[in-house]
Amino acid sequence: MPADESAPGHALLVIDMQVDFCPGGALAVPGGDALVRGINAAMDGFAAVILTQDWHPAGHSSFASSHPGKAPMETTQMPYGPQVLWPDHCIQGSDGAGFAPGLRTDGDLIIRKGYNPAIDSYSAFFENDHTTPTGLEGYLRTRGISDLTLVGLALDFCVNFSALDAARLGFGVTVRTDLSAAIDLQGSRAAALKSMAGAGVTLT
Ligand code: VGL
Ligand code: ZN
Repeated sequence: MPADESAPGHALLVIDMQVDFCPGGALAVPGGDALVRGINAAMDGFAAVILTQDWHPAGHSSFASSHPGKAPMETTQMPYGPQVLWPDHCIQGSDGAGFAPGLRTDGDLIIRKGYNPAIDSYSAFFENDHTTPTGLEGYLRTRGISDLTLVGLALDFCVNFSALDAARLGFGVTVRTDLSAAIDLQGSRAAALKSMAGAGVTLT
């Protein structure tokens, strides 16, 4: 049973609801903008609301433009493992890195990730080397938060990796699939749902 949403130990984690991930943006996720109303409404039900922002320096190593001869959506090998190469997106301070129009941003904490030029960071907890922490775990634990509900973008990348890390760290994790949308690269949506379910994440 997922923990009571309104309990003080349960936070809503709103992942990467940003202009560049919405239709018309640099890395548009189909249906991303349509989630804004439902996510805003969901915020009322939680004692704690935390938002994340993908926040890359120009020339970030996850951008295909930083790898001569590579095109967006191709994969390359990084010191920490395989990495999908993306179109330039969510550049620090750009309009595309801003929150989706109409999204409520009156949450308790905004945490940024992906600022290390050499490492991508899908998860809100760790960079893609799976060891460099963002600090979110410490914030949650010192606030006494033990349960998380995740919504936002993209279901198969940042939501997926954040949910898997949270479950591994021992948090109770629910993903609202109705308040999330996927990029779906070569079956990545189905693969993400399978790995989250296998890790004990509640999918609703
Ligand atoms: C994301 C690809 C690259 C995400 C971020 O928020 O899911 N995906 N950067
Ligand atoms: Zn990114």
